[in-house]
Amino acid sequence: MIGQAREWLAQAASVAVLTGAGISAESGIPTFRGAGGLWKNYKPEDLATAEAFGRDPRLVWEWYNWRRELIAKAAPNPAHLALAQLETRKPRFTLITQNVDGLHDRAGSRRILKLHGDIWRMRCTVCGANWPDRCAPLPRIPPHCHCGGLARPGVVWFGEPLPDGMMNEAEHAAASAEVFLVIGTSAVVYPAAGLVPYARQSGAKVIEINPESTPFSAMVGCALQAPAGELLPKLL
Ligand code: BJW
Ligand code: ZN
Repeated sequence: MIGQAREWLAQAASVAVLTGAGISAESGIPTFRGAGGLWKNYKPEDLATAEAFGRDPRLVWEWYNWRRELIAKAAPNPAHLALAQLETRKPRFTLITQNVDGLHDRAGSRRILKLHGDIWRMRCTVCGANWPDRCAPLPRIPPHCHCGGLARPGVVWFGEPLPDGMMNEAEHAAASAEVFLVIGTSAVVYPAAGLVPYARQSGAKVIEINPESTPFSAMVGCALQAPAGELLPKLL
């Protein structure tokens, strides 16, 4: 299996990658779902919504503040580093991530489509201003904008649209990839998960790296059941 995947990757000039929370698990960041996938005993569906934020901005910010502290202490692992390396070797390469932790940036990846935004950015709920903020922990929660409006995390919650035009770019990359790598995602959150069958139907060879099986494991060309930080460096 791994030999086949290695050969596909070596021969491909165009590669697209979709990552999820599992790629950061070996950096010590808990996943949302699956074994050990609990964020302080909250389900993402309960806190990652505009309704939850409207009801109790302080609670939602406590969750994000806690995560920001955890992520600030973490470092990219061999899987993040291997993808940054792969980008330098392929003429056409697109990294699509559902993660908001910024570990791909810190590993040196250059072109990243962050489908679900960035935990290190803030957005004003009143004037729409959007700015970076790397304080962890935040000195005061909930944080506010210069205009006095309440600030929210610069991420995409359930029921919200993805950043303008980004899904189109991701679909284009998936459709034109010779190899599509799916790493560390439970593949249940849409529209991101839809990229997997889309890539496959467009003719890509799909390689999945995940210690557990997912709704797409049976239809991908190669499902490698192992932790990404161990397997990915061997694959490249
Ligand atoms: C390892 C490992 C190791 C462990 N190595 N692997 C179609 C059908 C049904 C529903 C919908 C649909 N289309 C849209 C929806 C609704 C909804 C949705 O998908 N709901 C489903 C839950 C049913 N989608 C949305 O609402 C999206 N928006 C939208 O569709 O808008 C439409 C619209 C248009 C116009 C106007 C208005 C609206 C938005 C989705 C936003 C998701 N947001 C979150 C929070 C982001 C911010 C934050 O981080 O706080 O994104 S939820 C959470 O889930 C987060 C993640 O990015 C996302 C995906 O999770 P991921 O990455 O897959 O992680 P896990 O934990 O689920 O899986 C980890 C995996 O790693 C596991 O499989 C492990 O086995 C594995 N693993 N260790 C490799 N070492
Ligand atoms: Zn403002």
